[in-house]
Amino acid sequence: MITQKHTKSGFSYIEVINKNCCARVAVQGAHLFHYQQHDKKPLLWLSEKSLFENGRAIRGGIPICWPWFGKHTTDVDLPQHGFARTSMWTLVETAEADESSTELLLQLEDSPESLKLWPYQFRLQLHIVLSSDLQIDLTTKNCTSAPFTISSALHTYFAVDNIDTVSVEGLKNCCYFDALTKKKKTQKGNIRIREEIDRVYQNVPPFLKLNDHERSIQISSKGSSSAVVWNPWIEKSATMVDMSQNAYKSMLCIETTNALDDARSLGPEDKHTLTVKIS
Ligand code: TA6
Repeated sequence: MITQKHTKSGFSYIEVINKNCCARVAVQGAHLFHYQQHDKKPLLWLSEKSLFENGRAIRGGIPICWPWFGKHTTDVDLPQHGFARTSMWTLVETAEADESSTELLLQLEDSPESLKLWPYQFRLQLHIVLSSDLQIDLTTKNCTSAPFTISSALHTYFAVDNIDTVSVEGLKNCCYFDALTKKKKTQKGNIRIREEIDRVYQNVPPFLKLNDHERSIQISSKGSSSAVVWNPWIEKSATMVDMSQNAYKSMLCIETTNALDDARSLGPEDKHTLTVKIS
């Protein structure tokens, strides 16, 4: 079942309920902010202080960072993580193959507003498959006669029981850029979170695993060789209006990206798809 809904403040979203799961996707940003299998805890973390305001990114779920990841490389006045996550997308197609799987296709194209921020014609599509697994495909098409380069992220906020008992497998021996120290380092062993962490890993294998107390979450990617691990911890959370004081204990971002060295250049009419499948 697919239903168009609104929050009390008028923020529109799409609700999906099928035999396997319940999910909610905001039209702004094509932002999946809830996914829960009927017999399990929510997979994605959503801040209780998320503002659900037009023009502001929802804090949690899977924000779409595009056409640049992080701060813009040359213009500090441009929005961090690009403009896709705060733009109004269009729901172009839905499919319910059977009662256990639902597909949504949302689309964003260049506009006079986007061309002021990023001078290229494009078509961006987000394909979401909601079943006992969650799959997200972000496809960029270059609709210009010149090449352009994108960096992007499926910026997934995972809900965790307790950040102190979490580990991330699969990044052992991967080089990473530590955004806190601005240094390049190499990952030793699995990742445990004991303080603020903000790392962009390169040459990342296609399978990562998040171990969270009673559950292990498989994160498989395509069209990506980089990943970001982020937790704001105590001090950074205190500077964020949409993060409660102890919220850092119940979330961890493991992001499937085309970031830093893994940015992608597309020629005229080229396409690139960034995929994450979470199970
Ligand atoms: O993906 C990690 C990161 O780039 C962090 O540096 C932090 O800024 C986070 O994204 C959240 O960014 P946002 O713009 O959503 O507050």
